[in-house]
Amino acid sequence: MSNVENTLSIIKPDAVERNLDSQIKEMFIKNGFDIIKEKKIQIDKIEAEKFYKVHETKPFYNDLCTYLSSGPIVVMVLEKENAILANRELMGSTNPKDAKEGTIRKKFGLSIDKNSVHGSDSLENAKIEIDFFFKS
Ligand code: IDP
Ligand code: MG
Repeated sequence: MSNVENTLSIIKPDAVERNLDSQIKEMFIKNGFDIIKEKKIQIDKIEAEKFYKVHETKPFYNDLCTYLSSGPIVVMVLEKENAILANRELMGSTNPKDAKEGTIRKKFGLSIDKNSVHGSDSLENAKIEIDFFFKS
């Protein structure tokens, strides 16, 4: 049975700043994802705090929100069979040092915080995150 899902992907400021967005989008397409929505925006710190609210108790929360709002990002809705897990696999581990060969974070990530991409981690969060950026 097919299980086509949508997931939210963000190309983070470190990657947009290095003009890596086309290369990263190419990796999604090569791996069978359809980019069904896409926009380049910059969010403010308040919006970043709202987006990353699940991490509000973490020691890195403030820096993370400052970082995500520090420059333009590309937000996309990706569609594919089992897209949520498939995107997590293509992104690789949170820390690029631990990411496997062939993953986006291995290829482009600079550090645990500047790790080039975000991807939803569950069906529930994918819906919330897609609404956050694309609800009309
Ligand atoms: P994920 O992006 O792989 O889902 P999360 O644990 O959800 O990882 O963390 C969200 C983001 O917070 C990470 O992508 C990374 O940018 C940042 N982050 C996570 N852990 C650390 C840390 O220990 N130090 C600094 N930043 C971190
Ligand atoms: Mg996460």
